[in-house]
Amino acid sequence: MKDISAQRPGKEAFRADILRHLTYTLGKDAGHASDYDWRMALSFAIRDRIVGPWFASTRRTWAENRKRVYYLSMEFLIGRILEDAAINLGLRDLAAEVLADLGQDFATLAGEEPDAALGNGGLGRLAACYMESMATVGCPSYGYGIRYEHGLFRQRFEGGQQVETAEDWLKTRNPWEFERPESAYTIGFKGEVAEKDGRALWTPDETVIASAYDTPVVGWQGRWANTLRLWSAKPTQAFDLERFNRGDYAAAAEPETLARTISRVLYPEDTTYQGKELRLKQEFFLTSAAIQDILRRYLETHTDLTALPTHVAIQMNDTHPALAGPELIRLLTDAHGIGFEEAFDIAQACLGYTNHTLLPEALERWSTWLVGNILPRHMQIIERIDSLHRRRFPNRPHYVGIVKHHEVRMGELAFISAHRVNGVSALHTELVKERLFPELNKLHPGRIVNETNGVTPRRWLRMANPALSGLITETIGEGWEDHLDRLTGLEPHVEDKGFRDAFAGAKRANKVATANWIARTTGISVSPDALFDVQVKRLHEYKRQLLNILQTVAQWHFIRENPNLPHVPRVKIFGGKAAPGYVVAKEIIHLINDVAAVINNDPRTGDLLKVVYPANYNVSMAEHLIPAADLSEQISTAGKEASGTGNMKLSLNGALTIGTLDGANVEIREKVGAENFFLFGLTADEVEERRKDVEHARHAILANQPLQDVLQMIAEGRFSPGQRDRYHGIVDRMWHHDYFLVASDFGAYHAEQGEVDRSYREADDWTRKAALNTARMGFFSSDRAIRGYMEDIWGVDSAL
Ligand code: F58
Repeated sequence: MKDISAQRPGKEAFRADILRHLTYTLGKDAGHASDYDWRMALSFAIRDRIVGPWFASTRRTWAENRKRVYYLSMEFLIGRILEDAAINLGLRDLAAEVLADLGQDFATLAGEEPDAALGNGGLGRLAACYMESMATVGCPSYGYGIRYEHGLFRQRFEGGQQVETAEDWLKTRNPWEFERPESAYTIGFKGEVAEKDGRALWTPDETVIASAYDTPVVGWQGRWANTLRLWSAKPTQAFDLERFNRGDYAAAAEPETLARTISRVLYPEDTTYQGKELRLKQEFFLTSAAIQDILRRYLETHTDLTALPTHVAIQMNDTHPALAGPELIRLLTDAHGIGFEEAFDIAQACLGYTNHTLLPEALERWSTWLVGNILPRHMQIIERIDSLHRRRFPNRPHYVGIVKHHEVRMGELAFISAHRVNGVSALHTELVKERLFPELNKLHPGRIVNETNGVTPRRWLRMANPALSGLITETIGEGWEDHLDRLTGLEPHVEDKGFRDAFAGAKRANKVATANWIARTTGISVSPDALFDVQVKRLHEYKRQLLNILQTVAQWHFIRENPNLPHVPRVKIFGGKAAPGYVVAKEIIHLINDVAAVINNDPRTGDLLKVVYPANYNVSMAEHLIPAADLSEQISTAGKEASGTGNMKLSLNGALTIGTLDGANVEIREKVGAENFFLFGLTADEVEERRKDVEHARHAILANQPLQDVLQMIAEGRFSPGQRDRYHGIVDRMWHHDYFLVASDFGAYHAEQGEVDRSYREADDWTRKAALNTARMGFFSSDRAIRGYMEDIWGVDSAL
């Protein structure tokens, strides 16, 4: 291991770097520079320090002819880069010191950076954590994605309702990327397929250029750096000057507008799939650019394409880049003259597919008509893959296959094209085997493997929670950031009262900071002595924010009815966006805000209960809220949450979980100990069983008086005085539909929240449990997850 302190610049040198960038890159005099100018100068000075390790890593990979991993993802939910890069390079404190001398504040400048929000939620954030971990463990790799001009929309509340506005992260200069105009590929759509010299010849009739922008991703201590290559769409045709000169200005710009549309905006749907043409074009745009780039790089130093799998591993992050198989096969056959079956085998040996969902409405299916129209050659190849597979597995049941009922099923395509398919938690992987691909699993035993998700401890503990990080380093020494298992070294100290007090002190400091932040952003004042109860994630029925808010109302009612009991004060914190077209999720947001307005203004409950819902939850907000949480809400209907990763971040930061046996909750509970986890609710099998009772909702409601009272209050308009029937839809669905079993789990959840209160009263014992959560969460580092992929799927060795 190289010592990076040797490469770390001295104070004077770093100061000179910042001032040089301010002067020569920004063209600003220190006396007149704005926060923006200072942030840019600082970012460029830090970026300069990434370039060394980045070049060194790339040179090593070439020189040692190493196998590379290509991580294809439609989403990378990165957040801010400045502080994360500074911490990984060991420059955070030096930068703060130098800036202070220059009259600037590091945190203010870092906070000025817009989030790179090129993703919706868990799937996109996982890709970002994995990029950072691949750099940390020295896995030579490239991330491939789209450089969306507009990332995930901004959320505001108007009268408690979600309103979306466009996000604009590129309005100001992005100091982290390098434009690569020389790395550009033509991407075709539509057109005809003919035959020439025994090979298929596809002549697209629409083309755009995919042009690369590279962002270096530096790992812990700057030991290795990889590239995140994002593609931007540009027009193929030059600007039509003749039309412009004729005065036809709009028409002259039309091809440009059309081409750029492809990388204009991130689709904000998180769990529903819509068969939109533009989305298919985006998926092919990313995939084709990536595959062309991969082959171009390979052929720079190799000639034998049959050896491709020895040097190249391609991971498909869900089915969104599942055209990678057909596109690779197309280039191997049509451009390089390899036979179809051999091309298929090469592609399969390169490809891996990660599944992130079992929800039927989220599984991608494209109409064969649309695929045939947009990608005629790929449609032919997909059909050939399907018949090859049928031929090779003659006992394949007739209902199994890629093309069914005039639709291309992307899950089956990805499964059949890949040599490994993985789920993202132990439970999820079992359900992928049993419920999603039972027949394919029988035909290909051993192909489905589990890689439980992880999160990067650098961003989610070291950076987000300096108070706790400092205590950890004081207690077990340095080096836990890239050996997270070492957190078990905290366990013996948990029995020490001094350590527990320090642990509680760090939590308390984070809560004070968050209380101040809440007051500033929402105007609501909350007490840092209250229990901070946090549910932050995308809004979805299966995640059951509704269960949480209904129980909140029940608790409010209970406090009002029993004013003389000693209640534990709570702050209910919600955060999350709903897909713009997801009407039910938006109703739930409205309800939470309406309930908040009533509860927060009730003098009878006062500080005993508050509900806060800061708008526009994103990576940066997560970094504020997670370190301040006492309780982590992971309450999805069992069998629906593939893994969850917020659950890991919260527990790692010393929050106790109240949760169902779903996704990675199961493994978290095993690791932290059942006695340090608040479990409730039906299991995945019980959920299936329960649904057989068509009146499960009515029965559950009639058996639970508090829930009946809550539904009654909502139905009567207690929280929507101006419009009594506002929530009739919600109440009606609760009685008659309730697909996600809110009613059936309500009683157990309500009771378990009582247990939470009782535990929280035993403050020191609560701290012991919280500290044990932190101490035992080492397994959930994304470094461990990445090593699992390297070993089980990619067959790649660390270069470090
Ligand atoms: C999430 N999926 C899972 N999809 O819901 C979560 O349990 C898991 O922890 C996480 O992946 C990482 O494995 C998810 O975030 C999306 O956002 C897609 C966006 C594009 C359309 C389909 C859903």
